Amino acid sequence: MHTAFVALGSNLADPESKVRLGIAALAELPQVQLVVASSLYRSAPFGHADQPDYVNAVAQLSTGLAPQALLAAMFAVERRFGRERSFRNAPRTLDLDLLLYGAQTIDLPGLVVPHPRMHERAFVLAPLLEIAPACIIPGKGPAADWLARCRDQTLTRIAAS
Ligand code: PH2
Ligand code: MG
Ligand code: MG
Repeated sequence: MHTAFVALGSNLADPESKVRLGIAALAELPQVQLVVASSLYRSAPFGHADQPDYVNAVAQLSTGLAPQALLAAMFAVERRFGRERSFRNAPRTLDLDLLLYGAQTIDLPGLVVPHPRMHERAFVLAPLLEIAPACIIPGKGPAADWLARCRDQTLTRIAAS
């Protein structure tokens, strides 16, 4: 079994319930156990600014799936939630990003792990550190050091998952 961390994000149509249902959908995947999910956080949109605030969380999974198979299962969940891919950083009903897969680094077309932008995003780092305070990002170092550099990004804990 491998430990994987998945980031969840939603900013359309009741995003809080989308993230909760997204966590439940991950827990239901074959060969996947939900270990723990972070609280839910509200954050200003990062990147494309003209869109609603996001609700974000991070889930820790234990899985027998290989990284590509896990990613395919995650995309299937996104599609079930009605995700449409219009433009980069567009508003989304549910976004699932594979952040970490054990201590592996993976560089395949469509699958880069650690997620290449996770270390500069408070909406990923804060929930990740809530459930994995000692987390090391392979090739980058302690996640906590990166969160300390994101203090300008506003993030509010809104609820337990
Ligand atoms: N996801 C993005 C782009 N910008 N901003 C916030 N606050 N939260 C997100 O999940 C997010 C974002 C692309 O996936
Ligand atoms: Mg994303
Ligand atoms: Mg994504």
